[in-house]
Amino acid sequence: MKNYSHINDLKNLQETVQEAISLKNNELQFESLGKGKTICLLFFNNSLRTRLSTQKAAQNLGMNTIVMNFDSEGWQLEFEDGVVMNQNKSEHVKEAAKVVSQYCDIVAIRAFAGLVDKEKDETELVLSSFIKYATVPVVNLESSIGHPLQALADAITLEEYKVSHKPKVVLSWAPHSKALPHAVVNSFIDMMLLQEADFVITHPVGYELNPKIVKNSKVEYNQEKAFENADFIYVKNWSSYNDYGKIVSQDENWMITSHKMEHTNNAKFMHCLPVRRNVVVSDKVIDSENSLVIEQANNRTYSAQIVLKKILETLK
Ligand code: AN0
Ligand code: CP
Repeated sequence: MKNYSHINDLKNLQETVQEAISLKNNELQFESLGKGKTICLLFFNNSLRTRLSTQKAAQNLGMNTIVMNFDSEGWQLEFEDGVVMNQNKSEHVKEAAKVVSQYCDIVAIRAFAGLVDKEKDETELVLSSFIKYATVPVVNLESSIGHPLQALADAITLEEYKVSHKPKVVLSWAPHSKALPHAVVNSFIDMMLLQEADFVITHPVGYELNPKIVKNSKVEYNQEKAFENADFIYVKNWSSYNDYGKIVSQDENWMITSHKMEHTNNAKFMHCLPVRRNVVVSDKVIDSENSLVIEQANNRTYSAQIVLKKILETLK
């Protein structure tokens, strides 16, 4: 594998999930694979899980890691071609990406959606510029439209807690006080479309997602109805896609409560974290035995590790 920018960069999701679970059972089994190799992690946004789990994954493979908060510590980057750079941007991505590539063997980048200009966000400017100009493989740590390492970790978690029948998996919108990107849900949907499952998306009117990503997935506007017989409830807030980046309604009734979970088939609760308690989900649900959030975060290590392993194997 050259780059990991999308879940479809994996040749086979199910096989990759099994390989990740086997790594999890013996996380140091490839500890010399990355000896002498370095990964640079460039963050244009905050992170807890991605930042630490990707470093841990790299270390488990024997790699060195270099981390940089690019937005606060690097030069402001210009991404447009042919501009007269006489304003506030000091360096062009053409040089930056090539220079960073000289210091590492893999570069990984987090750059969220700005949520102002849909067309611009959809070009994934930061990630795609690094893919274009870097001379080493690039890993997506959440771009403006996808978070494929999270989706792979979620696929691992779904596999670990699988039920004996075809599972019903519900992706539910929940309220949030800040407008949030679509990346996590986009990649979750991409991943679910590769699974054998009864998959349902539920959200209030106005929160319809990109139809090119949703494809033929079932959308149910009645949350309680969607929850009936569900085995997994995957929760995430997102801002409006049509009224791009806006909070079009603050439907507090969409918060996940234990009353709502009672409509399910004793469903597991999932969220990628960070989560706002008692806004997105009640304390009772997130603290319940059915909550998988901590294990999802744990699986971020093994999703990153299997991806880095596949990239390292192509560098040999
Ligand atoms: C980010 C988002 O919704 O994309 C990161 C989630 C992994 N969440 C927040 O900004 C709260
Ligand atoms: N789930 C996730 O990506 O968390 P961080 O934003 O803390 O990295």
